[in-house]
Amino acid sequence: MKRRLMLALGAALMLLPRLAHALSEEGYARPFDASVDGHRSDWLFNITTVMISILFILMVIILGWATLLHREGHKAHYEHGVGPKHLMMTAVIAAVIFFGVDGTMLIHSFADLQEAFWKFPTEADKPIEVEVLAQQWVWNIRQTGPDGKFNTADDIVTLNDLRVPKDRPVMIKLLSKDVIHSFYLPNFRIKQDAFPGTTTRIWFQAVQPGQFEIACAQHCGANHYKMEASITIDTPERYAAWEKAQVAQAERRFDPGDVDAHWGWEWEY
Ligand SMILES: [Cu+2]
Repeated sequence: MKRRLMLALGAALMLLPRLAHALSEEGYARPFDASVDGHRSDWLFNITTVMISILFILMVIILGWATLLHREGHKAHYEHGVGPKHLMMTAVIAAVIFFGVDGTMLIHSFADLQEAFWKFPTEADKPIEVEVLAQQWVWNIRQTGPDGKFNTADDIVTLNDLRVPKDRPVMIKLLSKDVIHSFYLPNFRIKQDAFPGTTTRIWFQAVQPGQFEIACAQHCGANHYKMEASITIDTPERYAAWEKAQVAQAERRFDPGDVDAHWGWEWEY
């Protein structure tokens, strides 16, 4: 028994440096936040982690204390635990956890949704409008071009490549061709399912240029892992130049007879 325990301890000690290395390679922290509202999600994540850690440590201390107290030689004392003192203590602990931890999460989640994540830009905010058509296993991405309308000759259509400028709201509407996918932008702290037959929407605003990852967060079939795309945040000048070049190409390529290529749809806010 003792030998087995020593072996297990030795193995754990040998694995620890590996684990620490792997964790630091991955980064303990959440992905870099490049968005206006991402800090809200981070705050909630961090405060929840802190509160749960405190509860965990408290539980371990109580368990340890009880184990030591009831070691060999301790005289057992039996009771049902339904007296007013016990009921009161249970109610107080439950209330502290329920209102303290769950209550904080609930109130902040609703506030975050109302003040940020569900406060969608209106037409007056002049958002960059994007349509995303998900399919097994790519993201088809469509932007309006200068005319502000979808399904016209100046639409910019890309595969797995979204480009938007910083400091401007980006409004995305999602649709799926086949199964349920989930459009996930970890660096902007947003995620939304894409369904066949109905559109969903999501929005964010970037604060700095860079290239980030788009992932599918819903297991959508054998090649789900291939649904990795890229989002590039440009300065307004670079974005304007990119848009101009893309529109020129799109207009040259436009074929009114190619019905399949015109999968875009009209928008209402
Ligand atoms: Cu997918």
